[in-house]
Amino acid sequence: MRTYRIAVIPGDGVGKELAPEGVRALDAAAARCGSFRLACEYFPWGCDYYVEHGTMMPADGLDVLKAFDAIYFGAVGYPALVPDDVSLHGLLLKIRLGFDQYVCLRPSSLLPGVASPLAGVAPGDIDFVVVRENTEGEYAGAGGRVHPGQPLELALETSVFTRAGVSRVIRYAFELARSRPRKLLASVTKSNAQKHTLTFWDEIFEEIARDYPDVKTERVLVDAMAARFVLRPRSLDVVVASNLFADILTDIGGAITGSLGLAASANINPERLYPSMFEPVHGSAPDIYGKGIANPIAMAASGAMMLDFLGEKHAAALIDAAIRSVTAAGETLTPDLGGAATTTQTADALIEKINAA
Ligand code: GGG
Repeated sequence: MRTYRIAVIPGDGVGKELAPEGVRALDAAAARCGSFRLACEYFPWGCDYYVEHGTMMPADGLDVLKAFDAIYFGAVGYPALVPDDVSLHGLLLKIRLGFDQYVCLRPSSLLPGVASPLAGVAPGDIDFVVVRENTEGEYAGAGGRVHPGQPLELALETSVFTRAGVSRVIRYAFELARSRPRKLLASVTKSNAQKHTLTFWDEIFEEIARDYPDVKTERVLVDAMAARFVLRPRSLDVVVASNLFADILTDIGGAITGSLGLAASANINPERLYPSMFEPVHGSAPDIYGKGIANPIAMAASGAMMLDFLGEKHAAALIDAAIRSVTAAGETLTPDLGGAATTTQTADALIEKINAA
């Protein structure tokens, strides 16, 4: 039987509650398929680890992770213990950049039984994927402070856009758009204002578009796209954007599809030179941590993306079908979806559906 080695990093806050529930759903799908198993190893890296060791993960953490087939990640950030920039750069971004996970896939689709806050929108009306550039742009970490503590103090944060980095993620987005029935691709920038980096992005987008005459393209400014996510989500199919813009837009994607607690993501190294990492879009939610009410669906859906990436399409489909079945039934939903179920009760409901499939 095929065994996949999975590094599980629950991280912080609700990530610690959700990761084990996600693993239960993954194990149920593997058992139902019967053709593979998951060997999950847990790593206690995150803000608690930082308090003990002064670092979010060990110095050889990437070497340790390299031996795994994939990484299943919960959430990062617990500002009461560690400043958010230290935790994000010290763990999540270290893995994304260190393993060249340059594509972040963030699908948004409205599930059956889930009410969108938008009027007149039904399941099927929202079904798009955001392709986020995941290793450079506004998150490159290039910059610094000058004259610290002086009246002259200055802070610089430099966006980094390389031809290779922009080309590869745009090409990935074109391939994805080509594989979908509607073949639409929108590129999002703010190139009227950011006249060096994002005009560069636009030029590369137009160059690559010539190789994909079958894909219908458009260029949209990020402010207009934010409004369009709310006003005309049906018009979207594949959206490609830089690191920061795509992060912001996908929170809107979560909101219009009913809850950020449903939104999954995959940080991918398409060449498979390194393990890819799968995590919910939401963060550590310190406000609800410890209450046992965080929604496990985004974690489970991220696990389905992981199984799909590993080639276990049937197991991935089992989890996705179980999610749709649980939301459609509407009986076991966490408070973010208007229900009163706990994290564990919702995960149990998913597993029941997987076992019964
Ligand atoms: N599971 C996702 C997570 O922990 N997110 C925290 C966060 O702020 N991430 C920023 C990002 O994805 O760029």
